[in-house]
Amino acid sequence: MEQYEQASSYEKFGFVIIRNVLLPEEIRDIRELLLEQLAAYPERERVFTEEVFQCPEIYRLAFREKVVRMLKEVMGPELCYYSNHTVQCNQFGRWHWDSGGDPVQEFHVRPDYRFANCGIYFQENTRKWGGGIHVLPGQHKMPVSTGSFKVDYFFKRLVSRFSSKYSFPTKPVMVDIHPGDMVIFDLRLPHSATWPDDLTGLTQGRNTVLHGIPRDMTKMVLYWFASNSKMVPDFMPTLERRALEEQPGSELHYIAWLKRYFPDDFPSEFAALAKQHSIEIPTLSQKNCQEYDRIFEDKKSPPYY
Ligand SMILES: O=C(O)CCC(=O)C(=O)O
Repeated sequence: MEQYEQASSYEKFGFVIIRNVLLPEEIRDIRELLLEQLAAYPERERVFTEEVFQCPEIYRLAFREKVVRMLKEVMGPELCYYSNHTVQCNQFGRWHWDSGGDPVQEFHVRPDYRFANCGIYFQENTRKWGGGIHVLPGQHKMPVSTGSFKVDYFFKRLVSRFSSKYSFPTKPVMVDIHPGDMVIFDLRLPHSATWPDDLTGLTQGRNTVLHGIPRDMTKMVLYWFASNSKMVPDFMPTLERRALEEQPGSELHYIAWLKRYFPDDFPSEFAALAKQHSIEIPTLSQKNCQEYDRIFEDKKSPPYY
């Protein structure tokens, strides 16, 4: 897996692994903290951003020197963090890529596209229980360059689907993740959860959650988005489109994200850490955030956790 541990592997394969962002004793403490939070809501499949922002032990991880250094190396010095820090718990999604649900635009195929999902894993990725991800190395790039980005993207969809199903032309790779490691992956990189080998005794709940995983094996990952600041003008409208599609009664994940105004709606320590590391936190104007706050209040209905 060493080939995936250098900054250059991000460009080449669409992802890079950073080893040992956390020490073993930190992993144990954070797992306990998260399990306690989750115990209050047995059906929950994630710890929401609002809750992560109340846990400095968790959001501080995004600002570890090792993390910021690698992210600046692969995204460029003009680093941005989006305010979607969440901890996913026992979520086991199928093959997709994180920008795959958005209508294709020219910026998705640009060679200087720099947008990533960042994950810190609190357990081993094993065949027995999963705990991490599988990826299709290199498939963040377009397989052809025809001069039409829509055609190029169409072929990307085709090749990715074929590879995830038939391991051809690209064989899926199970990412060798150990507790405390981080994976930074391009938003266009096809990936899937590593699924437990044997699903006996496990049942599927809402939002791709699997119930029945033993407590000790609970899969927990801190995820957030990062990009080069050049991507912000292209990405914010995408985010607004996703938000406006959210229906009353759903989690309102994107609306909750967009109503947050920087720095007022962030923990002061988070804002200070961003400043210290020269990381931009892009949010909408204060007026637009207030408008999303109003939309949130209109659309939310119990139970919103
Ligand atoms: O940890 C995982 O299973 C992958 C999560 C994922 O697919 C995502 O956040 O887009």
